[in-house]
Amino acid sequence: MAFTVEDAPWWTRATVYQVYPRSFQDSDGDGVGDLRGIASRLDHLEALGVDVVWLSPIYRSPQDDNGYDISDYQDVDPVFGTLEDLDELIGALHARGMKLVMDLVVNHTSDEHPWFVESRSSVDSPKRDWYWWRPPREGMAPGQPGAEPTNWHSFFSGSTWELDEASGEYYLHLFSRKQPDLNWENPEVRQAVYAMMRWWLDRGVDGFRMDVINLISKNTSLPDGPVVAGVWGDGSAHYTDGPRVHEFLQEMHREVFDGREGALLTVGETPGVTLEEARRYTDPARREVDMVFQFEHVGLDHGPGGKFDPRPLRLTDLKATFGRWQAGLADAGWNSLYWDNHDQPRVVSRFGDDGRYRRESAKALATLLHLHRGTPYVYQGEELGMTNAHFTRFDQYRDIESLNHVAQSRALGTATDEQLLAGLAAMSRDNARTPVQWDGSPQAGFTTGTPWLAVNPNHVEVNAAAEQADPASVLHHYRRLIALRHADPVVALGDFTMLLPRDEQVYAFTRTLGDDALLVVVNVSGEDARVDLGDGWPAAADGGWGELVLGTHDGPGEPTVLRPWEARVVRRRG
Ligand code: ISL
Repeated sequence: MAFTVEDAPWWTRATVYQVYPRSFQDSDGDGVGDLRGIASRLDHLEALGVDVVWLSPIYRSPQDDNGYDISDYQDVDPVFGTLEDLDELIGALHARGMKLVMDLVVNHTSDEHPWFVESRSSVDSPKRDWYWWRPPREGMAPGQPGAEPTNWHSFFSGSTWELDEASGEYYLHLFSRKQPDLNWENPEVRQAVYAMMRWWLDRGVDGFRMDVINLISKNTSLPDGPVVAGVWGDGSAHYTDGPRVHEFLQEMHREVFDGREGALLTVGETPGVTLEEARRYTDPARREVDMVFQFEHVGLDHGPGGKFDPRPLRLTDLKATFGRWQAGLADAGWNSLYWDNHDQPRVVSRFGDDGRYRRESAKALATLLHLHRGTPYVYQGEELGMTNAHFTRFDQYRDIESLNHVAQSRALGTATDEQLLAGLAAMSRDNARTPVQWDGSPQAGFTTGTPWLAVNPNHVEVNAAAEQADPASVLHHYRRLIALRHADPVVALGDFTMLLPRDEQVYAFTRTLGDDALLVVVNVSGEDARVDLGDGWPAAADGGWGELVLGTHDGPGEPTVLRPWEARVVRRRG
């Protein structure tokens, strides 16, 4: 059943803001952002109007994957501060009417987590079965090339199996070798996770963003996958949306969320999820999670060589993807809407124009996304129109995925250094991780020390202080979009209809609720666009589309001609 204005959950009207703590605001001059830094920037978030802050991991961690490798789920890493700092931040957010959602990383732990240290200590350890330990392939010796229990390729290059010399067995890690996968088949593991989650909810957090939650259930017979990179195979069919994943999430809901779900937000990160599976995860009647992050639209520019071999986006592909997800989750389930996060390049550089039309294209893409049906997520700096890093040397990168990709490509001889640098410049996760640009001062107001990742030199023009002072800025446009969702039920709940599905320049759709209708038209190009919507939205007697609710450009412009990267939201009643 689709939500109605009367029974829709609060998060249908909400906008979530993602903070990547390492790069948000440093308070102590060590070059790494921290909790007190976040607390000092709440005016910015409140003025933006966001309802929820999602905090990327701040738990104790060796920081092999910037905190997505956790060694203590119930403490804060000293680089980010203390538990008291976190309590203060939660209190300060609540005082301003904002919620805090924590990142929940429970597909894997750090190899330095006491659970794994114990598990590794002996084949007879009571925690041996908390992780995926396997002997070498039948008839092969430990460490012999090809002796890994499966041929699976890790998300971060190389095998998903690491040999433990002491026992002669391998453990599974879908991500880095310092991120061993937990064995969710073991009920003790699940209960330990649920207890930890309850502890956080009791402490005042308002929900969880669940890291790679659709990878927690593996096919226990661990079959090989088709070969994709050198000797490595794609094992994803054997761990994506696996056999028991819905059972596990329903159990988690019963054990952790029952009775308190009304106030919470739960969102699953689900790489490779299909629409059919997403409906299962998010249908409220099934009591799993509120919404998931799907990955189709951020895969449309991946080329034949994968993510680091990008090709231009075709607008018609984007329409087909978003249109399908809008329709597929119209009567059950719910979409989350995002362009950017800490794993994706900056949208203005990726699908917009970060040169001449930076400001216009950032606003146009934001309008396009935020007017869809679903809960929008804004990643720090996106509201400023921050761009990719435009690094030109390997030594500027820090991200483990990028660095491992370079090492593997060089070893296999699959790309030249020039190609590798071009791939990283377009797609590296570090593009999203440069420090937030608060002002035009030397380190952009992020730190008084040396930032862990270089500040983008364009902070001299692109920064929060300058945009705050300019009503036509990207920042002010994001404020208007968020306010519109709060005020206008048709934005949150209206039916979605795609127009012009075969047009490569203009993205257009309608939203309707009762006798209220919005038209959204976006020129996704640097040239003028003359738009004829035909029967989809016939022009009115004055030749125009209706009353302008929100636009990206000053002045009315011509009635049905959009200027480069212009977006308009117009209303018609009755
Ligand atoms: O960014 C990616 C590489 O292209 C994705 O495959 C990403 O690794 C995947 O979406 C899972 O991401 C999440 O889990 C990872 C962590 O590195 C990411 O930062 C996190 O968002 C492992 O915990």
